[in-house]
Amino acid sequence: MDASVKSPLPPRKVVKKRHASAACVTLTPAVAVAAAAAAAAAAPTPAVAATAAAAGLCAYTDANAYRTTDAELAERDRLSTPLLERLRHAAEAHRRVRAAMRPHIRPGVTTLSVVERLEATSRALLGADDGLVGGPAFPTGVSLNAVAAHDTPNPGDAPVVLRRDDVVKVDFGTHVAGRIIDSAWTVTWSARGRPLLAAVRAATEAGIAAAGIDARLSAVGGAIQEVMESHEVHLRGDGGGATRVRCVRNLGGHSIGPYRIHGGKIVPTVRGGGGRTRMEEGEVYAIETFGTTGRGVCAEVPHRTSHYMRASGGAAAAAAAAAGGWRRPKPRPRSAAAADLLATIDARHGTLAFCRRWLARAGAVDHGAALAELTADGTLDAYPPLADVAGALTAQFEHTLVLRPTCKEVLSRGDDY
Ligand code: HZT
Ligand code: MN
Ligand code: MN
Repeated sequence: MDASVKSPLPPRKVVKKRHASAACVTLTPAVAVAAAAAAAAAAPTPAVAATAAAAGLCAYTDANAYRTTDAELAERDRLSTPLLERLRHAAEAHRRVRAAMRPHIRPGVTTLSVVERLEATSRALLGADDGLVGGPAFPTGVSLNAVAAHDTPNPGDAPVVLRRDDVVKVDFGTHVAGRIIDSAWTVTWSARGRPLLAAVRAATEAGIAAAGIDARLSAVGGAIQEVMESHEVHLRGDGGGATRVRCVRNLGGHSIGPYRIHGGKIVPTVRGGGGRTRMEEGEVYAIETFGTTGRGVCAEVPHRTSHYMRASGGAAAAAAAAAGGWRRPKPRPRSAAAADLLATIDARHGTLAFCRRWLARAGAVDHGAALAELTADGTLDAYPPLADVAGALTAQFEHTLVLRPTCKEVLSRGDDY
């Protein structure tokens, strides 16, 4: 099935919401709306500019202003719509999944029930029977408090129940035919986490504002840090104990490729990162920032890795590719169990990330030794949970955008964040 031909999404009931206009319910209206909104971004009267912004479209500014008017660029933009349709379809599913999840994410529920319900909703919308056609693009992160990223329950874990004062990062991906949307937000129910959330949300918006064709990645990082570190939080209930919010400096955004969550470029969240590398036309980026009341550095939490992904080939393969050749990787000696598990992973996930729960639901219940073998021999990379120091609170906001020739489109923008 070609997932781009006709969207399986049911029509939305509420049409007054901001994003109803950008919905990919059928492809023709979505494209027409996007085209109208793009025109609005190019010739912004206040009213049409507001429509464009609500659809996640932002005009380029400064040195990039010509891009919003040039006719050739507009033509190039039009030609890339098949790709964009898949991204928009995945983005609409992301909005619907998170809207459906919001009432369920509350104190008293387990993290397992959150991720299972979320992933079931994503599969129902995007590709119930084939994970490579559409559905979750990577495991659903539900990371609490000092843990910033890459936590999801493993089979057999003791239940973790959400509490009122938890600071919960919900990070999930959707994809349609390999076109990935990666977006995350943070929830909390007590007042103590609120100012931290506001800081991180503003910092992510600053990163989105600074992104653009030819923008230096280091400049995007600088814009993020500037806003994040202008915020203070009060950790004591009496309003005292002011602490400056810090960026988690070893986490950040990234480019995204087809079936590849990490497309090769990293978007720093502090100045000085990223060297002289620039963003380029046509690229898709996840812009994500993490704020913390802790040290600003996250370390891998040992012994409870849940996220894994096929290794991209390692240093030797990268060097071979740079020299102009691809060489078939040397076949590695493997146990039968490891070869079997790898066949399952290749068939169901390809180069998409997966987790141990997903291996168990594929029937590979007893996968521990084979998974360890494939990780030890470099076939798979492990992505353990990443945490700041004990007692720290961390928050995250993340959006996926595409650098179209004539405007940047914040694909995952919704009326929630
Ligand atoms: C890796 C493994 C996964 C990519 C970012 C991220 C969640 O921290 C270059 C920059 C899922 C995602 C990823 F299973 N990571 N976004 N959303 N995690 S990352 C990274 O490893 S690679 C950042
Ligand atoms: Mn993410
Ligand atoms: Mn990301």
